[in-house]
Amino acid sequence: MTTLCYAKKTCSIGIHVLMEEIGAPYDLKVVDFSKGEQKTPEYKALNPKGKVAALVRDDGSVLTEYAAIAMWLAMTNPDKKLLPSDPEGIARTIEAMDFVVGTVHMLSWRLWRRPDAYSENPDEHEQLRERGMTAMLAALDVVDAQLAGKDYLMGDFTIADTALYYTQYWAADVAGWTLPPNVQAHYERMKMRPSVQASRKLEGVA
Ligand SMILES: N[C@@H](CCC(=O)N[C@@H](CS)C(=O)NCC(=O)O)C(=O)O
Repeated sequence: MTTLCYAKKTCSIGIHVLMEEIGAPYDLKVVDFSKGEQKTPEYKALNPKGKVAALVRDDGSVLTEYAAIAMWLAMTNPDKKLLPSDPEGIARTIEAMDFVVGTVHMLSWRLWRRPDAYSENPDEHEQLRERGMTAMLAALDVVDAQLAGKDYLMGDFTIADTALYYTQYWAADVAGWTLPPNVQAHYERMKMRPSVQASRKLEGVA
């Protein structure tokens, strides 16, 4: 059975939502960051990057990276319509998802959340966090414009929305920032989805 290796309250919650959207049976393997389990030899044998999410598929092979996992899940479950089928729609979905994963998460949130990864000097951490917050809110403004007049990033729900969801959770519920209006409305819409409610319950997200 497919196993999702995840850590609570991390970007893997977006993949968790996708597993729930698909609705097929799957196993969950929690990677406890508080115990440093992502860096243990056992976990690194599975994912040498020492990160979540990682998806162990039926044949035992492991897939990593948010966009790759999301694309694979969407393409192997076409009846769930998690990805448009036309080239323009596919490209636009990847464009939106990559902006969230690459810019909102990796370039912005990480700076706010892990300034120690960028400077060993604690005196610089507050400035780095400030930069991360400014960059993340600016990136979410771009997303806000993309969402104008739409319920979801592509109009209909796609894998890109699950990526946006995990960053919304971080910005609103972990950092306590005010989201731009269309991003906030999208977040509320996401929280109404049974898949999101199920993943929040399983992960103990408030
Ligand atoms: N580019 C990766 C990023 C994965 C990532 O950074 N995951 C974080 C959680 S949000 C992680 O596992 N961090 C563990 C660590 O840095 O020790 C992806 O798209 O999946």
